[in-house]
Amino acid sequence: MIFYDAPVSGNTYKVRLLLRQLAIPHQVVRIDLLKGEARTDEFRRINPFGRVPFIVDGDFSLGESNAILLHLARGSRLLPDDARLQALIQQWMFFEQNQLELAIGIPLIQQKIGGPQSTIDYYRPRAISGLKVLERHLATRTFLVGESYSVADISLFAYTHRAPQAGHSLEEQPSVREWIARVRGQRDFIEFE
Ligand SMILES: N[C@@H](CCC(=O)N[C@@H](CS)C(=O)NCC(=O)O)C(=O)O
Repeated sequence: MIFYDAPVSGNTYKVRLLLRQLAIPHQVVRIDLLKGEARTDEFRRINPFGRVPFIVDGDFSLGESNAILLHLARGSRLLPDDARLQALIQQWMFFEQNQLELAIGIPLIQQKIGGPQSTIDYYRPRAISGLKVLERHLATRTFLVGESYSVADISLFAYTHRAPQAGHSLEEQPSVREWIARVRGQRDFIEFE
């Protein structure tokens, strides 16, 4: 299996973490996003989305970080068989894409490259409301679903733990901070570079 990876991306970090924790053999192809390597005709012939992460396994290829996590985790300890637990895991992964990925990810990049404050301000209410939902949910739970670590935790961890660098201190989210520490304590955990 080939994994198209870019170290700067939180979405690719999700897949890097899962590949390590499930010890799935793979080959890495690094894409330099800052040089525009995801936008070349050559890359788009392999991956019509022109984005990473992306995997190619023989004649099967797949984009979207959360779809990749769900596919690769099938049958493993990170994705329970129970249909309702799976539905709840998917619920949180859809929430991540809708409420947190861009709302934290875009300001994160803007802070890094010194982008306009207006972009950061635009995403702020969405990020804050997403973090509040997460705090309320985690106040009475160890992990997002079923009291055990799953792909939902990997998915939401990637951008949530970078919230302070995107301008959200997490001071008002103690349960989120404790959950972040629990995710970091998982076997074969690796940091987002
Ligand atoms: N929703 C997608 C988003 C993928 C995405 O936007 N990837 C960014 C990096 S985080 C990318 O490849 N951008 C292409 C570019 O900047 O040229 C996912 O979860 O995988």
